[in-house]
Amino acid sequence: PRSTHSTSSQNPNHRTIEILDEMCKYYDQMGDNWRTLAYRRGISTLRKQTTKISTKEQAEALPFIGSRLAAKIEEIVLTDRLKRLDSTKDDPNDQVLRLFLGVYGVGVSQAGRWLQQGHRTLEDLLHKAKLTESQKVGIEHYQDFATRIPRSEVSAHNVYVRTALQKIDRAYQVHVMGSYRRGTTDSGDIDLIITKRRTPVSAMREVVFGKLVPRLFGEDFLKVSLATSRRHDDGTGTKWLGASCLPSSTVWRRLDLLLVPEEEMGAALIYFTGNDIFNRSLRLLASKMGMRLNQRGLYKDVIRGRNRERITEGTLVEGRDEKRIFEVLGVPWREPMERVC
Ligand code: DCP
Ligand code: MG
Ligand code: MN
Repeated sequence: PRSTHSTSSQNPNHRTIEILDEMCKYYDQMGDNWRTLAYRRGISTLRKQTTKISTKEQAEALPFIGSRLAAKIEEIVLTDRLKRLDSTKDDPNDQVLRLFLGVYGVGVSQAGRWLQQGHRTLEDLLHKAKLTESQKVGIEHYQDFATRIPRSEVSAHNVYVRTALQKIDRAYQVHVMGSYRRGTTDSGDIDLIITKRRTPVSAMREVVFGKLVPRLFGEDFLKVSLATSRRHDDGTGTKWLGASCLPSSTVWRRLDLLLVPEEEMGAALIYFTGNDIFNRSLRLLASKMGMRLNQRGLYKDVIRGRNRERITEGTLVEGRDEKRIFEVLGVPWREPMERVC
């Protein structure tokens, strides 16, 4: 299996990848999805090389590396740095923007507005800006949410939630998703899927949102619920987003709970295992086959118009079985650890 995240220093392109990774993170924070994707694909190509790529020509001959990225690779090899990256570190507005973008739930437009209004620090925001409750929490716990969560702690939050839930009803199951399921040594947040066999979401909602969540607030394990961010909102009331804290700790962690009915578990497992780029490539593949994949299922006979926009919803092919969805798509099974693009 391929490495899941940081490149080992034995990789001949280790230093190049390290700097490109930083550049990629910068574009990601700035909301430049197009460049972020281009960098991620290029980096992924470099990771697979067994020899050092030193020149523009060598780089450009590889898949997913265009002329501009190739020039940057050559620059890094020749100078051990990247001027474009250095310039982002010198620009004070850039730094403030990045600071604001680090607040949970804040996107490029909100961060830009604060900058425009003359705010420069988190203190400025707390005292002078008009904030939503979620933004206030995001600022007060800026450090907490910026700190990666060790694998063992993700697991402890899972056990805490599961134990409390199974005290209410032993038939409930809890799965840890996201980067944890892909085997990473730490995670940005804790993603949990909650499910119970032969049970509709409406019944799960009563138990989880009606009983479990209030109980966990009562125990001071849950600290706050946070407004649904666009990127997580599916508009169906199956999600709870907030923060939790272990009794043994003072650090608040971002926690996502998702209710999934049995019939949709396979598709949900795929979606919430990610990573996001892997998901995107599966969805694209489905769409090329005249099908559609989302977090509920794989659908066929989807009719699309000129610009690939959907005209019909299609009929469900598979939702419950993760392996079967891979089969129908003709994609060889990939362990969660291998689902990194
Ligand atoms: N996801 C996606 N597209 C998005 C957001 C999420 O496909 N725009 C899917 C894939 C992710 C999963 O949801 O793996 C969980 O989302 P997270 O944002 O929690 O991402 P990860 O768990 O992968 O990483 P992290 O450790 O940063 O939380
Ligand atoms: Mg996550
Ligand atoms: Mn998440």
